[in-house]
Amino acid sequence: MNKKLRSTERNNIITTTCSYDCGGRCLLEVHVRDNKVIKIRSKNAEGLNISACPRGLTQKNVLYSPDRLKTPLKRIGEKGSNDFRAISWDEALDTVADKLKQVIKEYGTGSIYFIPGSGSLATLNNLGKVSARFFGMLGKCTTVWGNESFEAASQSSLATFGTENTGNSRDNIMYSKLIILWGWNPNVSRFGSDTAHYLRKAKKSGVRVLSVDPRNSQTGQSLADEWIPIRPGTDAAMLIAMAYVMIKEELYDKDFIQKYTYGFSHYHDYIMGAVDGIEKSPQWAESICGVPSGTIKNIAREYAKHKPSALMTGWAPGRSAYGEQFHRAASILAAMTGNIGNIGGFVSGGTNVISLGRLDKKIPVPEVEHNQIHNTDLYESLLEGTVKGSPAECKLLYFIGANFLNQHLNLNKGKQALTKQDFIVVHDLFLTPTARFADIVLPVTHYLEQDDVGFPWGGGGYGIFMNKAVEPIPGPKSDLRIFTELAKRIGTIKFNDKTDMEWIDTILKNKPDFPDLKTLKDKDIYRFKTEGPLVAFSQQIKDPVNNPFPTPSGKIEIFSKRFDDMKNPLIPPIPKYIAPWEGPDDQVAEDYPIQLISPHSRARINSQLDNIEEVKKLKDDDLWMNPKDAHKRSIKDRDMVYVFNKRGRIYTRVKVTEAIMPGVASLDQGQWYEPNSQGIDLGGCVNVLTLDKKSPTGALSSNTCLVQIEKA
Ligand SMILES: Nc1nc2c(c(=O)[nH]1)N[C@H]1C(S)=C(S)[C@@H](COP(=O)(O)OP(=O)(O)OC[C@H]3O[C@@H](n4cnc5c(=O)[nH]c(N)nc54)[C@H](O)[C@@H]3O)O[C@H]1N2
Ligand SMILES: Nc1nc2c(c(=O)[nH]1)N[C@H]1C(S)=C(S)[C@@H](COP(=O)(O)OP(=O)(O)OC[C@H]3O[C@@H](n4cnc5c(=O)[nH]c(N)nc54)[C@H](O)[C@@H]3O)O[C@H]1N2
Ligand SMILES: [Mo]
Repeated sequence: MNKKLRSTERNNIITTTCSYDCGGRCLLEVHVRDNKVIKIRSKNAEGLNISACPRGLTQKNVLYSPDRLKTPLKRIGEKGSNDFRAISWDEALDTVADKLKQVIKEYGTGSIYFIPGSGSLATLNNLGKVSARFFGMLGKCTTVWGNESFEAASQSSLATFGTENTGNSRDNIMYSKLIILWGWNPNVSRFGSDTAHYLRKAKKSGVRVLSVDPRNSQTGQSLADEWIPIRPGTDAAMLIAMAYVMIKEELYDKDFIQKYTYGFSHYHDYIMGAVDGIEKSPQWAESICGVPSGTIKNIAREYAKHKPSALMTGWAPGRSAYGEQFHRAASILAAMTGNIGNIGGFVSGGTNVISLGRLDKKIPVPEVEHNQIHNTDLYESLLEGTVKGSPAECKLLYFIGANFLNQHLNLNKGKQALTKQDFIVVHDLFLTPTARFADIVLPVTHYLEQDDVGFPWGGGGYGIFMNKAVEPIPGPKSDLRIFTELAKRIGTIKFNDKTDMEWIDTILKNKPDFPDLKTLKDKDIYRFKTEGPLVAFSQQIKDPVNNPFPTPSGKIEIFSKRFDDMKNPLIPPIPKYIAPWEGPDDQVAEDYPIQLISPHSRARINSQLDNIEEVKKLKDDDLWMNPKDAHKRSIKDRDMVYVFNKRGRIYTRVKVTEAIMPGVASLDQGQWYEPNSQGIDLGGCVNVLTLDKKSPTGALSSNTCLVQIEKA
């Protein structure tokens, strides 16, 4: 018997971790009796400061939710209606396999579009990898690119450092003298299960913490000494002005710049106005971002003078128009203050978490390139059969653990696009707003019903064997099993000849630094051997001659050769402030003057758990509005309002609060889309309002959105 499978008097106890896309991996202790999960507790992991969050602890309610799909469904009503008929697995799989074969024969594999979501990021049951394997074996299918989370951070890190792996382990926080949380709310969004612990500890020991955010976030309220409200999408201006102060006052680390970076003079010239005659001074920035110039000066001085310091950015400011400029400007400030490669410093970026480069060890994917279209070109393809005017028609649309018609942008357009499709397949646990548009819905198992392995984002220094807690409820199958059975019906591909355990064993053996299956399974938690805090780029800084940065110049590229080669003025080689569309200065603001942001919710993982009663008490799904903006519109706290723009209208409740700056409103993303017959969304789904436009290097711009608000 597995060492962990101890029995108490009546319960078996196993350990596991969630497979959600939240960045943490906590140790869950699951109590099981007669193949039923009785309760879930957070379990201490020796030597690690992690504890489970309320979302992980309510998984019993997901597993046994009355809404869980138990049988395959075939749509019999209108698309988007709830009119489905239960069908057998045989009928469902035959229908999907026949359709796949027919589309391949008549139109070719390029007409099959598959979109994996972030429903499961476990190692074996990883939706991206499992689906890439299946559709890759069929041939060259079509999928989307443009990471919804951190494309801007990723592109910025690749341009600046040549890698996405830029983060330090969280214990570094203990050595920082100043911590700047920039658009980052880790008490809610996690970014590693131990982040909140170290931030709290640093705070207790007297470290100064600042929060730069349009909202006084939960983390800001509990940890920050100072909240610096900033207009969404204008962060690059403030960061550039901080560089100006460091240059003017000779506060930056000249040796570091000279030794490790490339192209500073170009940035210097831009900042000093050598090219456009505009000095990027704090006064200049104040008029753009709304932060007083004195505050900008003070923060620049503090950051430059207190070494080591950690400027830690979230991904939300990058999820906006020209979001890559924000991440580039932040990375370069870390270079100007010499906070790269040192304990207690920090470089935010692609991963923003500890980076051990262990990201790729998922189910081995055959080397097939798919056609890739950008996420924001999908609607054109679905509606017009073209992408940027060239033919690109979808004949079979396949969603695997993606609540696309909720989490993607501009949903009323998305609804039209899905309505127009011939044939949609969805794998999910629930009948989500997206699944309601499917022709066939295939119910999947929950992670407590399968064996797997969990690693936190970026590797995280440990792994957890996910022991199957219970046999699946009757009905659902895992995604891997569904694809296996489809492959058998298609007949031409050898998709899967292994059991799950054999797969896990193979995957773990794949890389020498991984523990083997037995070692991993025997421990609650497996820690990779590390000495002291892990610091990204420490080798490059200690011995730059033998350890160049993987960039074209071998240095930190303040002037990016890769971006320069693109010859696109909207992707400049040095970071610049580019005024966003739908920013405060856009003409659109005359009709829609409020900037709307959509943070991630404490009560959900993206749209997941929105349908689970038991987590409702954690929710804060009111629209945050500043008293000034509310007063102007005769809106009072807890009034019902319409939030609208050209793209749509939602009905929701208001929270009038000083915790958001004037001119900005905030509504947590992830509430389920529920359009009524007049097209008004009663669900409060923020993506009814967002624009489906990408930032030049590919980020989704969900935080760039102008709206008007009126009392309902
Ligand atoms: N509880 C929970 N945790 C999660 C998730 C979840 O849904 N729920 N989702 C996970 C996923 S998939 C991801 S990608 C990450 C997301 O992680 P992030 O992108 O970092 O999280 P957000 O909550 O969107 O935003 C963080 C903060 O940025 C602020 N902000 C928004 N726009 C701007 C801006 O323009 N400038 C500045 N300075 N601040 C801004 C918001 O007010 C918020 O307080 O979180 C992960 N963790
Ligand atoms: N306005 C706005 N929109 C945003 C964001 C924002 O900040 N603002 N954030 C964006 C970000 S960062 C992200 S990552 C995306 C997330 O968007 P999605 O990837 O669509 O994530 P979820 O909403 O969590 O939907 C995942 C679905 O997978 C299902 N699921 C769970 N486990 C499994 C499984 O094992 N197999 C299968 N087949 N299904 C499973 C769940 O029930 C759920 O319906 O949203 C993006 N959308
Ligand atoms: Mo994300």
